[in-house]
Amino acid sequence: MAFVNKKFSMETIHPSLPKYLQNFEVSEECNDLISSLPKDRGWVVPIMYQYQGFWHHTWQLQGVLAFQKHFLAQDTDILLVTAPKSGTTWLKAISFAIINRIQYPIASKNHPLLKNNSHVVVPFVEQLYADDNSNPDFSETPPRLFATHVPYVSLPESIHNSKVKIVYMCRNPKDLFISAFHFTNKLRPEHMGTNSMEEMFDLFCKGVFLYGPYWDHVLGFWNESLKRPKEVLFLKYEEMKEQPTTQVRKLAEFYGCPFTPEEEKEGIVDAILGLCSFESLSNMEVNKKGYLPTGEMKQAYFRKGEVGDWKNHLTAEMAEKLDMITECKFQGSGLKF
Ligand code: PAP
Repeated sequence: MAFVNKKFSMETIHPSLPKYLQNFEVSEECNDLISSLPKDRGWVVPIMYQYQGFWHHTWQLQGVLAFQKHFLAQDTDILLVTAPKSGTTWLKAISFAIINRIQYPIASKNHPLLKNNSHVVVPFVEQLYADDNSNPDFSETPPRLFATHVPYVSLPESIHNSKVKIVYMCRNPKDLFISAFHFTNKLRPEHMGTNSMEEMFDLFCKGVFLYGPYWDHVLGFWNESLKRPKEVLFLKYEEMKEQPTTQVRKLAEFYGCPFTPEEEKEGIVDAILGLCSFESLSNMEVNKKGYLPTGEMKQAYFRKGEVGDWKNHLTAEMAEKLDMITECKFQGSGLKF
């Protein structure tokens, strides 16, 4: 069975602030470190810090440090990685459904995805560390299924040195930026006011984004997928939208559990895609109301789920600027949108 953290099986039902906006005790190590780190303004919290080239707010950084220090990878682990707003909720649901389909048949009325948000079923491992004083309980039967937004360079050594299977999903930066802009404004408490698009656009372009710079995040995993294709699978949100059946089969093969001819005949691929579609997940009672254990409202993870929504929000100049940065950053890498 895949990994489900016990602590996360109890969902928060009362409105609360995201964990990183609450008062929490900062570890001594984190406190000492941030005093020496470059800082800039955050998207939800007032300040973010740049650690190993990437931007984090304090709660997140505390989780990254503990993750780096304590996590012991197993070769059978599966790690889903994304830059925020790249389709994480979708990838988590699809992967969980594929890997656990024997224990939890897709059509089962008791399927965990009908009762829990994807982020509860497949938690972000650095959030477990941030929340659990560096000692979460990982004693689950393999394969353990985790997710993270942590950039490649900052992953724990034990992951770099193992055969952990990594699936990275990236998304076009224009749609990702729009998604992040709306999401973070929803998370900001009223007294903090909303961010303006222009201000966030400038921050995003200079790389100041949660777990950003976006381009460096993507390139870290892209380059690794070229070096180690058996261990790192690189996917695009747009391709998942365009050819979902091909991508789901690819995932099942990569996880070492390809669909049998019988399963194919019974329509398993369409069943998984149906269960995990935007329409299905966003209309489930469990996702329509309430808050994640980390304090974010679940509804905020479902907005439009489309490709190309940036056209409704970005000016021509903004789009051109993002295209230019992307072209420049990805030049020579072989990666294109
Ligand atoms: P995270 O990285 O913060 O966990 P993530 O799930 O990547 O969040 O971002 C949510 C985006 O995925 C939203 O995109 P939008 O703002 O452009 O609409 C959300 O609508 C989209 N999304 C969520 N679930 C699905 C799904 N099942 N299929 C396709 N897109 C989805």
